[in-house]
Amino acid sequence: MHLIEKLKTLIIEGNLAQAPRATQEALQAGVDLREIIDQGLIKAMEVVGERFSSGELYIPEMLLSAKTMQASLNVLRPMIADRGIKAKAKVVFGTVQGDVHDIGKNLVIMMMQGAGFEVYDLGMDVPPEKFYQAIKTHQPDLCCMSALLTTTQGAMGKTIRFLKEQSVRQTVKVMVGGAPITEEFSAGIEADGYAPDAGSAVEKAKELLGIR
Ligand code: B12
Repeated sequence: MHLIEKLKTLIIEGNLAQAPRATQEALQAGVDLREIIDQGLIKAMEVVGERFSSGELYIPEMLLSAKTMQASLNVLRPMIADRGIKAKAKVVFGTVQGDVHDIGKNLVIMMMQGAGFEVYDLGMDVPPEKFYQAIKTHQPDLCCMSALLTTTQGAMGKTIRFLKEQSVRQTVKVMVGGAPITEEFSAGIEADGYAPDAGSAVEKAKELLGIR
């Protein structure tokens, strides 16, 4: 337990130099892989998400914690593949058509990965057809869209309409976000949910998918 606490603290602090080694130590000490992931990595990113949402942490610190978490996850990756540990949920994520802002999207993705989600990043300037193709291919639980421009937020509604036309809308939950997006806008385009930042995005996703 002590080793897990140490790892968790290193990730919260964004200690990129030491966290991978601490992950290795925990493994060598025989700590269960699932426990390292759930109680170390994921718990740490939960704390980081809460602190970011409450304004206690800023973007650079959050990015560093996310990077640190990913470095630790990389140490575990071969074992995860061996053990066939299943992701908590599958997500496809893109910045909508006409929009190339992807910093916020990438942050949300890192937090989702920290929470144990498997995320397919479609990149930016993603047309409705590409969201549709990704849903067909990956059969995700959740489809996430990001938009940073008032001129591109309309593309979210357009994408949802396209998913309806192609009869896949009912197969996924849709979550939207980005600076100009509001709860009202989200409801207006019939998305399932909205979150204002990367910390609360994970909480909202879990709520939508019924994950605890
Ligand atoms: C960086 C930036 C750029 C970079 C983008 C680089 C990149 N790789 O992303 C570049 C230089 C390319 C750029 C270009 C443009 N930009 Co710009 N840009 C910004 C800037 C400064 C920061 C955006 C950012 O990254 N914020 C930090 C991230 C972390 O925050 P975020 O994106 O909001 O994400 C958070 C939440 O919104 C949420 N979230 C985001 N996505 C999602 C998705 C889901 C599902 C959920 C749940 C949550 C969620 O979680 C994130 C983390 O907490 C903003 C101004 C600002 N200060 O916000 C302008 C801004 C967004 N840009 C603006 C404009 C106008 C443009 C241009 C049109 C400029 C021009 N005339 O060429 C072009 C458009 C290019 C295009 N077609 O997209 C305007 C938009 C105005 C508007 N309301 O429409 C802004 C607001 C600047 C301004 N004040 O005028 N831009």
